[in-house]
Amino acid sequence: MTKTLKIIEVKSEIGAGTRGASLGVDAIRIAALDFGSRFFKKHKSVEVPNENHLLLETTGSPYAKRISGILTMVERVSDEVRATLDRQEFPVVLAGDHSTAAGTIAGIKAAYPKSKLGVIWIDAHADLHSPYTTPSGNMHGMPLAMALDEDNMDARVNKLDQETINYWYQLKNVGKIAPKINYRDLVLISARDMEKPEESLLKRNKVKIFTTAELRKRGVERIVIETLKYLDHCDLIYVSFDVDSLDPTASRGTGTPVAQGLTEREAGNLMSRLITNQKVCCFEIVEVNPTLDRENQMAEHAFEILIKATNAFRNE
Ligand code: 6HN
Ligand code: MN
Ligand code: MN
Ligand code: MN
Repeated sequence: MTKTLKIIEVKSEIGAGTRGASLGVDAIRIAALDFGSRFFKKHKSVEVPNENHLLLETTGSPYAKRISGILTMVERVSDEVRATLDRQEFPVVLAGDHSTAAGTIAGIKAAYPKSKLGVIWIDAHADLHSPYTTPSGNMHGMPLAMALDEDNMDARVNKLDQETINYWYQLKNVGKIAPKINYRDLVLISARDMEKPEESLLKRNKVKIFTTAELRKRGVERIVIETLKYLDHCDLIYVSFDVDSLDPTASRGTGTPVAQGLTEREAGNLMSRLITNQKVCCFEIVEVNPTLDRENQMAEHAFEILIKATNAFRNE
């Protein structure tokens, strides 16, 4: 089956603590040019307007930085993803910081409110913090908590002001469906850098995690089969790929690199193999930051993974 892809560009970085992730989408486009690829000519794209001007302001809570802008971005991304799915096109989201993934999930749920949505989160992190538990206040560490309607009050360390509490409530309720996913609908791949409040959530809710070591030992194919089997009860699946899932040898150009990551080859095989599953309705690549990189390597890896994944559609 051939799918009509629609590239949704989200050049936002207000959820990250390090500057530069909003340039990631253009860095991926430059990688495509350098490879002589016609990918971006072949497929239609749309850019979601961003709120990066907020980086020059010092408003908001230290535990949920720029939360008003994050809410605006999540709503915009949700609307674009929903409209794309409504047109029967396949959204390929290329984004800066990972906070907007909450919008991607909201958009899929808006398009298919009755469907059970599974999420495959390929990331060094679990992105399960709430403003009550965050160690940094950077909201790219929170998109899964937004989708899960999770405050994690039991592990609370931060005291929030009323305005932040209101914004956080709105973020969890974008599209008026909360929670949008449950813990049983979630698989983490290569997660390896979590804080205590996240660890306790993962444990308490028995979240399925495949470590890098397990993937390497048993092979990508086995992990893919087990992931899809675990999500068998879901009607639709969304795959979110944070480039910090890759090993720092390949991921110098991202804000939060972590040792013991995937090789590009493992990641490419993983993505291309997952995406051939008919339930996969959207995929996303995030957190490329060319200002931290050398010779645009991170974007080149991301582009190669993108091409490998989208080519898999044709080889079905
Ligand atoms: N990411 N857990 C750390 C924090 O600050 O909340 C790191 C988050 C990284 C976010 O993967 O996009
Ligand atoms: Mn992430
Ligand atoms: Mn990450
Ligand atoms: Mn970290």
